[in-house]
Amino acid sequence: MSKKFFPGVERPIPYEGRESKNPLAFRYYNKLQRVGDKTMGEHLRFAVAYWHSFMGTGADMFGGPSFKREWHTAVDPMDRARETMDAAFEFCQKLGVDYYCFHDRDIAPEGESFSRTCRNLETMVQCALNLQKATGVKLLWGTANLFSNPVYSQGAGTSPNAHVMAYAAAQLKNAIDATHALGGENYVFWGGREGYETLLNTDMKREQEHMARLLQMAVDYKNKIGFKGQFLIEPKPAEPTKHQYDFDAATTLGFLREYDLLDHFQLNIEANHATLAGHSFAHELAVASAAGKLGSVDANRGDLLLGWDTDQFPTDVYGTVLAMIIILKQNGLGKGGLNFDAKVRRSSVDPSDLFHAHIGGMDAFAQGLLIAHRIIEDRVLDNFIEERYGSFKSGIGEQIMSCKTGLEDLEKWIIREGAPAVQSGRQEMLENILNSYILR
Ligand code: XUL
Ligand code: CO
Repeated sequence: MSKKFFPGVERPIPYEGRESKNPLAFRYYNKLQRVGDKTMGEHLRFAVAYWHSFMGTGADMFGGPSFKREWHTAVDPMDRARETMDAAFEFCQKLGVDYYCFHDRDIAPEGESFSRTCRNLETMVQCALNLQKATGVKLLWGTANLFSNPVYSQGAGTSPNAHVMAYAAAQLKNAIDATHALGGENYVFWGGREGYETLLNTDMKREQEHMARLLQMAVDYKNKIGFKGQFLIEPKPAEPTKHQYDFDAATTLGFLREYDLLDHFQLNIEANHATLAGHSFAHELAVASAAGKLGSVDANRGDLLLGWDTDQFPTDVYGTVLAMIIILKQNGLGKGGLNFDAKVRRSSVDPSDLFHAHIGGMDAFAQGLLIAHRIIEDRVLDNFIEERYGSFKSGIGEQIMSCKTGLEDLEKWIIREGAPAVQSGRQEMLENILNSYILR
């Protein structure tokens, strides 16, 4: 690492406690502090998303780049890629985050042919390997960008054109190779343009069969090369296509079950994708977790007043508490982690804004972790929920669930016992208890 891209920032960002007024310090995230049986760092496994934080330019639908990143100034695309990578590793080290995530096209530019593009990727994988060794920063997950190149305008795995599907498969192989070479702990499949715009030109059943075939080929290849990382699918309901096939957690689990792929995949749940699907972040986490399939998280937030994927940094502590309750109750994310798939706003033009954004997200999840841990320790919700379903532990409830009754038995029982009393769900009381933990 030669040039310094963040000369003004001390390394690493210190933990100074909640009274600190230093904007470049953590108030809650104290990496080595123990919470239950693990340290905060082990619980949270934060990752920096290469695409937003190092490839992002601030451009939107109404205007071009607004950030002037020093790592984007070199004329030669490969020099630019090297400098961008130096900046990314310098940033992770100074922030004190152990992981990063990338798309193949984030770390290496496309060349004039497919083979040239693959060589560019190999070169940049070598650079990443060296930087990983030098800094100790590791790869949480890699993925393939199967949506930016115009050949994918009608999908990659679900393109109507077999040539495009083959091109996607070839690119996918190289992205898995890159992730494997870098010791990536996971590999993510987000269905970039895997969906449709109009049924007038689409055979939906067929497209889903094609997608399943692509995923099956990926599973076969993973087994062949001995890649030990976990495969993850990231649901999203819309954007860029009108109907994305991996709409939400439940839809994705149904798809995996239908095509006999369930054993090979976990889910990567993204907060903003959950709200776009009309769910809460916690709902999507709970659906995935209940199926034993919550593998990793893209930690961000949307804006409920805007109908698109705003990918903002997560700062809502209420949301992080609810998320961390679900994560702690399934005993953590295993190989997965919390990846900041989030971008600073177009007007946050300074490199230091990247630090403020990540510090805020990390502190919000650290607070979420601390509060969720206390709520679970005190069993406040658990005791209530257990009691709420208590009637199934014995008597008629136990008989129903152990298949000892049919409809006729229950008719007889009801004629004898009469109508049930209505019990309160105590929602307001529980909301007050939750606030009493958050607002301490
Ligand atoms: C898009 C999105 C992606 C995936 C990786 O909405 O979330 O960045 O996380 O391809
Ligand atoms: Co994402």
